[in-house]
Amino acid sequence: SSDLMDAEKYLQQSPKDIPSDELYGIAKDKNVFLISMESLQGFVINRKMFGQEITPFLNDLIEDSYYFENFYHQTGQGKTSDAEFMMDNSLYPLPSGAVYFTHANNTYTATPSILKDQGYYSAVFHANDASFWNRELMYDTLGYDNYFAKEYYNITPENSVGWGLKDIDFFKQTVQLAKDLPQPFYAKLLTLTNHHPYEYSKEDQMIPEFNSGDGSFDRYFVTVRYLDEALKNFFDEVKKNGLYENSIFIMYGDHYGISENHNRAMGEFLNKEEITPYDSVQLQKVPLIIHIPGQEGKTLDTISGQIDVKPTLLHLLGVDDSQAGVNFGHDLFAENKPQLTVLRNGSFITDEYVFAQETCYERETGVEVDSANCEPFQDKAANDLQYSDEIIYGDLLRFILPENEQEDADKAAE
Ligand code: GP9
Ligand code: MN
Repeated sequence: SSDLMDAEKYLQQSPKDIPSDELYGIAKDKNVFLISMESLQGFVINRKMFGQEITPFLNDLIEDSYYFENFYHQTGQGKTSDAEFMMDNSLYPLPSGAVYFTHANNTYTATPSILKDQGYYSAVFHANDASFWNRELMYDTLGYDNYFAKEYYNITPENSVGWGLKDIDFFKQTVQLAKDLPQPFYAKLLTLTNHHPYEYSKEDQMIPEFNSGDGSFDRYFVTVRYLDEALKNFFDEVKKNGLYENSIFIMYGDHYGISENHNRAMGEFLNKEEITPYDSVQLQKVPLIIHIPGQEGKTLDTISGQIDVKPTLLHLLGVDDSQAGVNFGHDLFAENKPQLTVLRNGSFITDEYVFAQETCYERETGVEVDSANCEPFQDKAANDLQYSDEIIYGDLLRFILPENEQEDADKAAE
């Protein structure tokens, strides 16, 4: 437990979030839809290919949402599951392996269990095998009340492609299941069609393939466009079924879809001669869209990452920090959000610099600069990862006391 105290002391060194007066508690008691947009990278947003928008629905939705344009995925080998892990725990995933497999029996202070104390019901919807990524076990650990996996869905050869049930059908069936949940609920939805190797059915093609000759790269745009359409259908279904007004929507890209193995094609697409380590870091941006019905849209350039979603959500729901467990991220709407985001491989981004492969770049231009500019952030970046890893390896959150006992302990210490 003294290791936990070290980690907590470390976290207390960074200033406490000062939540936005305007937004704290704005979504109190509303349903939450958290949507994982499979392999969706930021570079397709508001971009055209052959004169056509790649994500027309999202481009519109962003106009009426909080959109974080400098939001990075921070996943490692656990891919989708690592992103899920960060969303719910505000801890980093592990440097190797998937924490969903290796530490599924730990104690966590995860969003579903925190929200249970606020009267929420929580569920995950994903039309895949329940055991994939060890989810069945991990969801139990994290405090989810139910996991609607494959067996809850009507899956046929006609409504499937690639990895399984097509997203449009997934969303349609999911809304039918979600509308019967106890409310308020916290519902996580995991999409699947826009998954490598980006297979699609001809009848679902709404945009041409790109023409680099790199097959999966070229197909990516077709399945991204399909995911965009599926999201449009989802909002239609949610509205039709009376779930729109009393819900908020948090949508995030889970991780990159195009790896560095496709740099040649990526260079062609972006009209760049070379994809530098700086570019590779910038390509790890994924969309984060927070849609709150009735709120006007705003695009924010805060340097941010998946680790920040849990504290952001809890503040929107009016859950105060004493009930939020241990978090490495920060409320994205806080006035004093630190401008540093650390990727799992140790690269980091500040408002001024990008650090990648031992090189310091100016963030705005991608020009290499003296490494002394990045040095002040290097320890903090490394320590963040290390303390988070130690919490997971040592299962340290089992030493967290329930709130009432904590108060007694604090009094005793005074
Ligand atoms: C499978 C889905 C995709 O259930 O989460 O997994 P990924 O390969 O992206 O981690
Ligand atoms: Mn994924």
